[in-house]
Amino acid sequence: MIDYVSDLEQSAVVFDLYGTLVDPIGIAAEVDRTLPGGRGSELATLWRTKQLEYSFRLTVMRAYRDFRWVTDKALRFAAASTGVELSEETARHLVECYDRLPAFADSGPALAAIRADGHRPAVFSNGSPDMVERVLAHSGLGAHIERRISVDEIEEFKPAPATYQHAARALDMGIGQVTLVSCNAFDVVGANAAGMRTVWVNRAGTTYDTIGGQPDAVVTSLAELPDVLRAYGTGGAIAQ
Ligand code: LAC
Repeated sequence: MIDYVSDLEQSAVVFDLYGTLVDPIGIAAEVDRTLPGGRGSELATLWRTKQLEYSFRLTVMRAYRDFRWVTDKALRFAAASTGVELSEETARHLVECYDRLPAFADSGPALAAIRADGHRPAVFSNGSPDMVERVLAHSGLGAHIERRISVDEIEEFKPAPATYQHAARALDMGIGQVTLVSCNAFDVVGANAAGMRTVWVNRAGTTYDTIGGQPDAVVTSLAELPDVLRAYGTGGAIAQ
């Protein structure tokens, strides 16, 4: 029999933000409204890929810049490589759109359900604190989120081990008491390697990484998360 209340006190659930709670590719429609050529989806995908690549590289280079800077530089790369001319004003506008990314339809209901179960969900993101705050406020998800933890506080990006250690410290938990919920396989692999429990949200039916440990649980929608967490025994593996 699981003592769910004491289990809750000794554990924390943290959510990745971009790609997990809010959709970076949701910006494609705004790209199409703003730029000619109808290549919003291609540009948005390249923008996101380059944004992550730059964040990884800056961490390896020990040359941290915050996520808004990275997002701006990645946009400029994506535009140049898709042959789209970008004025300063348009670049600024599109980077600001990152503060208004749409929530995935399952995000709000899942956060509300796990809060009703007694969890106090946190967000743990590569986003700089102002980006995290704004997108949570705009999407309405902020009402469900107790803590916002940004890698900016230690100036390294996920999946550096120090970022996961920082999140656990910020929550006053041991790393093994924290469960990361993320759509981003690189994030799940990083958290797992650092000692967190992990839930991989595979909405798109993609292939899991071939490096690193397996997630403790895999869901295809955040709607499955409350049941997964309810089945989560004290100290045991997450039920699949
Ligand atoms: C984040 C990126 C990794 O929110 O999606 O941390």
